[in-house]
Amino acid sequence: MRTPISVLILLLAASGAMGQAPDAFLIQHPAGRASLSLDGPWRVIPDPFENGYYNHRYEPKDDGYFLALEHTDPAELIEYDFRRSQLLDVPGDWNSQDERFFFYEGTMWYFKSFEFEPRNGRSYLLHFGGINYIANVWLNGEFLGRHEGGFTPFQFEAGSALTKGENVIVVKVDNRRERDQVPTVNTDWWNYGGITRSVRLIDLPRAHIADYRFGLSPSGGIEGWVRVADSANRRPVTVSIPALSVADEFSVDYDGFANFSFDTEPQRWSPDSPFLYDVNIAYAEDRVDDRIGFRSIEVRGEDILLNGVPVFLKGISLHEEALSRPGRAWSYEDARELLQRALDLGSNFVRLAHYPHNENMLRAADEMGLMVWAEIPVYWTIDFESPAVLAKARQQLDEMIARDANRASIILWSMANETPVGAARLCFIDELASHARRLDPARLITAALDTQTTDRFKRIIDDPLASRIDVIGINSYCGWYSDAPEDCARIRWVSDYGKPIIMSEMGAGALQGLHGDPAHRWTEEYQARVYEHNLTMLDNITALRGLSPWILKDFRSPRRPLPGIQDFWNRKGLLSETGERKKAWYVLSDYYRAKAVGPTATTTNPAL
Ligand code: GCB
Repeated sequence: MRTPISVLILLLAASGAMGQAPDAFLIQHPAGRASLSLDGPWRVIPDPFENGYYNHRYEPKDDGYFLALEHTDPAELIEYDFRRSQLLDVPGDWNSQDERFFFYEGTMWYFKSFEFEPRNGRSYLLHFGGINYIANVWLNGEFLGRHEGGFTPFQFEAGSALTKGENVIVVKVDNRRERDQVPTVNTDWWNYGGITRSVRLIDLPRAHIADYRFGLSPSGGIEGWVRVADSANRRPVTVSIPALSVADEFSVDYDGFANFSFDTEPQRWSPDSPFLYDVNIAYAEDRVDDRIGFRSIEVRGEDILLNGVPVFLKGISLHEEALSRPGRAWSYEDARELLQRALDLGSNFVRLAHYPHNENMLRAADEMGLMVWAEIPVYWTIDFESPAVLAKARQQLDEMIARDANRASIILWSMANETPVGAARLCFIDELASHARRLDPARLITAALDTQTTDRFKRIIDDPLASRIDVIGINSYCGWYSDAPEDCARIRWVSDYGKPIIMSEMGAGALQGLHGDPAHRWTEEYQARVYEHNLTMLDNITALRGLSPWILKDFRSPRRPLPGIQDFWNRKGLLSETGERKKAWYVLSDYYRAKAVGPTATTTNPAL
């Protein structure tokens, strides 16, 4: 077995205001590297009893499906044949590609063969954008490694297992839910299984740029670090930003890091002006080009300051589900389509719930000028007592930050959603927050809380976690899970934390096209009424600095079986699953158009 390089490398170097390098040794900007795409049709074998892995004594086999044997001798007994098995698209979840797999949770074997000619002196990384939930990977029968966590990338050194001619990859994907996972067994979203994001064989010079981080320096210039792999010759790294006319060479230390800084004044990224700079990094024979924006984000009292100016976050939550077809979103086009709807609503902010979305979403948000709340699936009843579960959550956080820390759009890292108050939970989330702060001191930490003391028309935010985070998210379904809609407007929120608050969820269900009495559940009128009264309630929360109602579009959920209404869709979307607007869409978009943002000043404030 190879070293699972995504998890083993420990902190190598610290880099001041830019934060430490993540534990995950992930290649930065995989789509920007020379690579062979392994997207497209893959052969699959569903294996609910894991017969391809265990024998009848439930011991691992040494001749499991991962050998991908060919049928050459008719006398031989082989009870599977990848080469004649069904095809599924990668990227893609299996649930939405074949109705037999709609509810399937278990093992699916994936197989792909490809022609290749490895060259001497090169480094080959087999890179997966995301597989839900556990992946075991073999290349030409050799075990490359295992990865756990459904929404973050991982990679393996593939060089010595590659051969000239036909190569075969086999991946055992398992999306069974277990108590010791992150997320755990109980969620309100579909447990889409499969290789849901792109697969690439990345082809790099042996001495190459592995990772880098760019950001604003405390004085408003640009600083960061570059991490190189195979730094034995310790040549310098060149960093240039042509539009700012800055370029320089920086020396690499013994750990493979080059710290850099430029005394310059970049134009700030903001929703009004989502300006991205072309940046180029070169090391020996390797070169990477990226597009990066620069902005500051901080909290002052109850305000959130974007580039030094108070901002109000007009947001919407979304799951990673495509608009134009069923199933998981993964492509750049999917991302643009979803985020365009957020812009159409009048948003400047999105909450990408409840797990790290694919990288295209963040790159599209950078380009389209949407501020982002990004989160890990520490959701509901995680096993907070377990150090192993904490390690899994921390790994996902680490991989998310490793992948996305260069995206100007992300202003908030969220640690958890609606987790129950308790000592173990506080320690668990505290540890995650400290890790995030170590890696990325320049962003804000949040969590969505649902703990309030209730006193008829008073809601007191009362959760020790609130004192550990920078921005308090509150989820509250007034008018849906509690109270009559009209009563919401009478509710007063109390917070003694002196911090900004985001209403990170609120909403109600409606079947698009179902009209009727506003007192009747599931009508568009009921949902619109809930929004109207909640928005009045929000106007009375003095520390409110944003909202991300639940949710942009209807999404698949196994918890929602009501026939004729839900049919396994959570109906709280402002849009139907196909993108048709409901009445509540207009209530929120009118509110957003009338609401002052504050940060429009980012482009006009002479101080910037
Ligand atoms: C919540 C959860 C979200 C659910 C939503 C609902 O509080 O955070 O994941 O989907 O409520 O629809 O009940």
